[in-house]
Amino acid sequence: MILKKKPLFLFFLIFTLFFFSSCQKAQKNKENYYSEAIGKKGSELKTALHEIIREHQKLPYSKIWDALCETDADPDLSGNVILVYSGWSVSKKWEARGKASGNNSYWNREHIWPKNRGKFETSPGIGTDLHNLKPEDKTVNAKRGNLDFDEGGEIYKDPDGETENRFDEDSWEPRKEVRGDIARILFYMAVRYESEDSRNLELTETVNKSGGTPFIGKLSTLLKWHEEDPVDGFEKKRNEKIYQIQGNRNPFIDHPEWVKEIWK
Ligand SMILES: [Ca+2]
Ligand SMILES: [Ca+2]
Ligand SMILES: [Ca+2]
Repeated sequence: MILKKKPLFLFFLIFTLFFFSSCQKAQKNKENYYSEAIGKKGSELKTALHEIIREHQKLPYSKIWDALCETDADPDLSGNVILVYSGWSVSKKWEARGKASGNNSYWNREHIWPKNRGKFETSPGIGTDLHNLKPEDKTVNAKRGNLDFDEGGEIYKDPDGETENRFDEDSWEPRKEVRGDIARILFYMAVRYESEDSRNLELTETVNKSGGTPFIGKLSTLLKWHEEDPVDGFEKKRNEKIYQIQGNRNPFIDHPEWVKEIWK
């Protein structure tokens, strides 16, 4: 009897060890998360960061609603989320979200790197990457559409109130408080999605690219916004939450100095 039990015990021991080691692999340890990138520059740094951040949990699009309620929660009002462009604090409740389809005051899921600027949809993966998703008022979101990011144009006035965003025929200028946040999201996307992925997203100096091209501008403006609006507490908290939910981090929130090592 004892002889029969031993292999079973060994099997469970090996299984348990294997299970815990694979769990650790799924989420890289925060302490040495960037060890392979330290000391690197330019394209070597970009490649190293890509390897570090590419493994993550691919969420279904339906899970994004609840995830955004955690990542973009209003620090002063726990029942609310902060909308990225308008800055409005609105209820997390389902009635305030996309369910009320005829209501232009509800919030929905904005892709900062638009779906059509890379031809991706909302199936798990690139289209549901939580780093790239933010809550926004339906009609503010629609006005931003697929525009590139740059400065200039007139203030966008939504039926729900004036915003501090500007737009013209080819670009969108977000309010000052989130310009750097948006730049760092786009830096993340350009590094996370490379040639081995379904889309290789890259930043460009040109605006008004036609739909379907995997480029977003304007790089020099994004670099300026990164300097003018440095990493803040809201972004840091959001990065931690996404790390918990999705298992990867935005390197440009953790190491803002790496932006100029990659894009000059
Ligand atoms: Ca609205
Ligand atoms: Ca900011
Ligand atoms: Ca890329």
